[in-house]
Amino acid sequence: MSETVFSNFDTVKFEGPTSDKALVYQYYDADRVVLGKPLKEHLRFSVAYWHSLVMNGTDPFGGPTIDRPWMKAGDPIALAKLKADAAFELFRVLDLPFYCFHDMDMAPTGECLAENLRNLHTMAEYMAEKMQIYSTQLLWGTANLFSHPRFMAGASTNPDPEVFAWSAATVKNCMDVTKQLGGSNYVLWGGREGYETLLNTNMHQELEQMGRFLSLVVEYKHKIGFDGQILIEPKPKEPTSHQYDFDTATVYAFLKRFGLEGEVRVNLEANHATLAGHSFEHEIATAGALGILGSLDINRGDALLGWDTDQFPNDLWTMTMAMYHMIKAGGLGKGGCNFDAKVRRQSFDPEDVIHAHVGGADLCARAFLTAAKLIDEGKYDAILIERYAGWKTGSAVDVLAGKLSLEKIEEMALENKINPQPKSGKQEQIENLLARAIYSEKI
Ligand code: XUL
Ligand code: CO
Repeated sequence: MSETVFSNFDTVKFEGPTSDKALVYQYYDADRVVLGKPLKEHLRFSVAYWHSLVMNGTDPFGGPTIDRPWMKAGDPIALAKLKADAAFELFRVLDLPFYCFHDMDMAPTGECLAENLRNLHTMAEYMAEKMQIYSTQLLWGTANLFSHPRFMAGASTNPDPEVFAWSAATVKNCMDVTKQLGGSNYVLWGGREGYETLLNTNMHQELEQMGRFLSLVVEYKHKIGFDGQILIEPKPKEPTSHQYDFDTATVYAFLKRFGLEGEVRVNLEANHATLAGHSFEHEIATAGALGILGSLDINRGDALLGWDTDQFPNDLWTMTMAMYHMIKAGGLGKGGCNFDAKVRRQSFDPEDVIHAHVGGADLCARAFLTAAKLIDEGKYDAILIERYAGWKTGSAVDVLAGKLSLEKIEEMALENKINPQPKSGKQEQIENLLARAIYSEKI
């Protein structure tokens, strides 16, 4: 193994909130038991290969600013191995349990489909060797079906069936590799599954293609005995002007349409939620209510820019609400919290990416601990229980159980001379209660 840009950093340790060292965890105490299991098992943090090892600071107005030794000219497989060496050293430094990749992040692009797949399997073997030496596991794998020009009009939704076939072959192999590496999930983010203009788009045709593709993926998952989850990652737009997997509610309707709601869940990303005009917790609560919460991509946008900036999270209130709804939805199960976040263009020192993850993990851990404490103490939940208490008694129970018709409800309403009175929604009281918990010194 070669010396890497991360080799000289010590592994980041938990030292608690009183430590004044920068590269230590103050709140992410991986083994601390909360709500019946260690923090690391609730949060299942993951490092994103694409942002931390591939992204090189390029933006629409300028070229690379981050020096990536594996992006120089040379033998593509040797360079990909150099990148993997650095990746696993970064995982060691951060001491977070998982990583995620796209095929293209870890394996070089070939001249044709066959070479692409060969490279993927060669690199999967190398990743498997690394995983024998290091303790990092695979949270999920995915295929990049959006960067190459062949995908400019979509992957499974492309008007050209050959692009569908290329995508199908790629996803099949990516699923094989994800299974081989013990991945807990397989993710589909349809970056170009949508349209730039409806003027040249047959939406019905494209949705049928996308439904067929997903059905094939689910069928293949069962065929190979992959016991991970299949996840769709909603995003409303960017790079398309409209993406079909707009948000959780839209994805659910699509899953219902193709009878896949019991097979596929969602991987929710904070910055995608805000692009859709939602909060992150709205998306988590929606997935919880529909029973399809799978995993989380942790990041944040910039309200002043309004696009998918994929920054590391830093807002404790927002993250606490996200964690609260995640716990209420039953937790993440096989999912995890993947840092789909990148350092800024000027942050080109290897140390910057370490600071970024330390801050992100600490913020999420603190938010989780606060949310767990809120639930444990029960004051907040009591307000909600009291608000809906009427539905637990008398004829309201029969209404929800579908035992009463519209006419019967009318008859009873008249007979009982009902006269409902407005009740306070207690918003400010709740906000104060949450503020005290979130900004409390004691966690
Ligand atoms: C793009 C995005 C992707 C997916 C995986 O906005 O979030 O990185 O998470 O393809
Ligand atoms: Co993402």
